[in-house]
Amino acid sequence: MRALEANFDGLVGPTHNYGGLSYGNVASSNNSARPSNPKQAAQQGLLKMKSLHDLGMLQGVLAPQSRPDLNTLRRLGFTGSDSQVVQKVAKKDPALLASCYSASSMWTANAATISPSSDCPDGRLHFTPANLVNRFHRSIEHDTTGLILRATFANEDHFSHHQALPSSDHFGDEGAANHTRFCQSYGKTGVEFFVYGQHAFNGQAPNPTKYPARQSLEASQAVARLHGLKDEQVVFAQQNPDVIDAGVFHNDVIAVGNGNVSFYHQLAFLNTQKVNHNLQQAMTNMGNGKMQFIEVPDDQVSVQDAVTSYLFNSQLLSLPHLNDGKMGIVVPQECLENIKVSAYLDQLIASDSAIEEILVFDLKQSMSNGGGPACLRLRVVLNEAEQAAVNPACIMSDSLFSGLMAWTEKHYRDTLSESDLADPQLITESHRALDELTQILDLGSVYDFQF
Ligand code: SUG
Repeated sequence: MRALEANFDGLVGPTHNYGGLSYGNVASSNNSARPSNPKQAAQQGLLKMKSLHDLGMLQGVLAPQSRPDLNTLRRLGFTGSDSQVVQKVAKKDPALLASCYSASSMWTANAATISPSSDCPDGRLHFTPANLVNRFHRSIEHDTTGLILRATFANEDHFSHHQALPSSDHFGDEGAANHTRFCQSYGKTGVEFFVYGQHAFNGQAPNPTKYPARQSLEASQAVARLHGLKDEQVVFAQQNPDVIDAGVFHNDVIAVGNGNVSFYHQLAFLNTQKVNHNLQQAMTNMGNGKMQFIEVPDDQVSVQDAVTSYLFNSQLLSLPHLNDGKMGIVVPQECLENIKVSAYLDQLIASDSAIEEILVFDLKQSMSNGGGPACLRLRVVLNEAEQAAVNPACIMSDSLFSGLMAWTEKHYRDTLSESDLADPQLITESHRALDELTQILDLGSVYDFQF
């Protein structure tokens, strides 16, 4: 059955702000406490979704989470009405309030790890929400993520939804940001590539010394087991700890793949030669053809340039108008503002690699928190029956785009500062917006507030 890759982007929630919450994510630290523009953030994301839809890609929308997370605040001992809870936290612990107000679920590459049905022995598509234990503000996402995924992919004959892994650093899991699937064509059994930052149980060196390694090998192994993947179709690889210490907090900041193409920085992995050998071996095991490795040399694009421009946080897309395995690359505009990266991209397009076309987007609001084009999307390979089983209200269309643009105009602020988070009015605004969204996206009750 014909299969294709859909991208489900996270809709940026109404409380998008710069909390400085992600140690090891350089942009998040550098922009801490700057005022944000939630409306612009949401609209920049919607414009990317609409453009890819216009190019004939199947584009989905994943709903944001309800913020502030009042349940978590109550669990932490804050009492009273919703506005009393928020006012008490604002006084006692503004950093906690920012965490519970974060719109970080917009980076849906971290929502879950997904294995397409053609990779799984039960013929269903498997989802494991990521526990995101490493950062507190993200560790409170996975329960609602699971509900939103179930509401979007609501058919047990086709979709198998797992629980997130146990919430401990031993099983630290950051989802699809550290997972890539390679294949000859989407409908064929492919190879699943899991990249981890540390061994959790035997503490085997080398580990990063400055910034945290968010993903453990043990978490990646557990996800592969849950999805029923065979040993011969799976490759595990360790990230180079030095690049984690240089600000590469997820592998998708330094590598991306699609089809049989692996596009990565020379210093991305601990032992690149072995990694590439294992990938090719697994492709051969599964009856797929040759991999195309596009390695970007450090003397052309340094790790620092990769981190600031987000060259590798791009989407490699098999655009419908391109033939013979050719792809487009979706990059943030920061790539064109960096002379070295821009020169590299020119050279890449002129070469005879599979990457043939560049698409550039202004995603500055998300980029300023360390989230580029690839962070904003969750890839879901779907065959025709599965496409028909997805909640149709979550699929991008001209009318959904104009509906969501109007919805952001109606409900979103165009500036939000740290001090605004204490404003009780923001709770009502956020609830009102999300209540209306559940109807637009036909989600049922995924949120726990009463409105
Ligand atoms: O987890 N930033 C996110 C960015 C996630 C990017 N995702 C991928 N690479 N796939 C993170 O660090 C910053 C929030 C703040 O500081 O307000 C934040 O959570």
